[in-house]
Amino acid sequence: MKIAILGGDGFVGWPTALHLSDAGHDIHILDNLSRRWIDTELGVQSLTPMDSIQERTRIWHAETGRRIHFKLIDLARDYELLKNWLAEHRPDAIVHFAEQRAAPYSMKSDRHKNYTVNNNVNATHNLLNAMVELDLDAHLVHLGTMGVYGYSTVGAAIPEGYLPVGIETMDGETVSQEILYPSNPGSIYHMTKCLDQLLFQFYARNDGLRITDLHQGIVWGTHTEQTRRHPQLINRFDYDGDYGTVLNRFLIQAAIGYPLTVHGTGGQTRAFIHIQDSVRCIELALKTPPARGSRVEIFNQMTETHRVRDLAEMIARMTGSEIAWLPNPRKEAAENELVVRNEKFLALGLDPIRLEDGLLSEIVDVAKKFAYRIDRSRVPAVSAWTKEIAPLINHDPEGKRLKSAS
Ligand code: USQ
Repeated sequence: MKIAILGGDGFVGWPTALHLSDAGHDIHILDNLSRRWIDTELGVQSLTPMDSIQERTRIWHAETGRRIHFKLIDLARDYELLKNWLAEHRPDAIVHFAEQRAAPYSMKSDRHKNYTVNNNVNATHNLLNAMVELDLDAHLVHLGTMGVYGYSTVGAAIPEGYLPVGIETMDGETVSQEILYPSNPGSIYHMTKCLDQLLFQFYARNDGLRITDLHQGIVWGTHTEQTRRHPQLINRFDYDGDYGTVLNRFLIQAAIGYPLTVHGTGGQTRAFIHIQDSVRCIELALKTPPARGSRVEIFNQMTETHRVRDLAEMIARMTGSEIAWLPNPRKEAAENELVVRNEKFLALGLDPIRLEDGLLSEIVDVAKKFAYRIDRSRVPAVSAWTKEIAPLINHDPEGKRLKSAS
């Protein structure tokens, strides 16, 4: 298949491009390289040293003989460029990662909120609009998030996208319907993925676009089979307070002797998936497109759930790290239960990689190898969800630890 990977230079986009190229597909990355610009804005860098996208694709060609093409396009702003590219190439499938994906970054300031909404919603809408205009019947696979469901404890498992409901009619009878699970976003970033869902619902119904939305959990790990093949194919790895995600942050903190930064009681339960499984799921989704005219296909792309404090305690036991119990910069439930249905990927043959000590220590080793690249001052998470929370944030978890120890 000819596959366009929008956002193919990012944390999940890059290993997906390699995985699908390795499987024999003709891969075209479209990206505006915004993640690299945001690193510059924030004054941080990936833990792992990353080459330019052109250099990465050159190494992939040298290693495998396979070409991955790259085109610099800003989907949210360059509508005509995007449309022209799609008209010329007419891909069989499109994988859409091209969105600003960090919740803390989206909550940093009014400017960051505007940027995240404008970028994410326009990118998705420009793409759908162009597909209809060009009569392009490509299968669109979008990277959504588990966060669209929210984290309130309801005592029921979260279904894969749709909730059966009974509605009482005016005659007193009950009719049943399946509706999109009620959106309950916890950040501006998560809200944009909820808005995406409505755009998909409309375009699938109105124009018959074939769309799969993957509600992914928190990704952990860094390597996939293909990124291991050459040091310059390495994936990015974020550790900073805005882009680093919880489990990868704890592993890096353990590697550099930084106290593990648990927000609040650590009672937040979240869904997780290893990066290798993430790219496998995308391949599985591409193999099973919905029929034209059917509703949006939704998968929960996660393999296990964990409570944040359990993860911190497990890594502390494994590595001897201390835990810093910090005021939570986010407005979120202090404790929640989470049971998620994920039978659809399991039925398609996904054999999940489990969170085990072996794999976790492998990542601690990667972190130790590149520890010299870490700026400790960028580890604390300091983006506050509200003006009331801002003054409560601890900007120096290490200082606090030293004070309480003396
Ligand atoms: N947390 C800590 N300590 C930290 C960092 C985070 O306790 O040092 C807590 C947060 O308060 C939160 C939980 O860990 O309760 C998860 O935070 P996260 O930064 O790992 O994940 P999140 O902001 O939800 O976003 C990440 C990705 C996003 C993806 C989402 C999947 O950045 O792109 O959509 O995971 S999910 O969380 O399932 O919605």
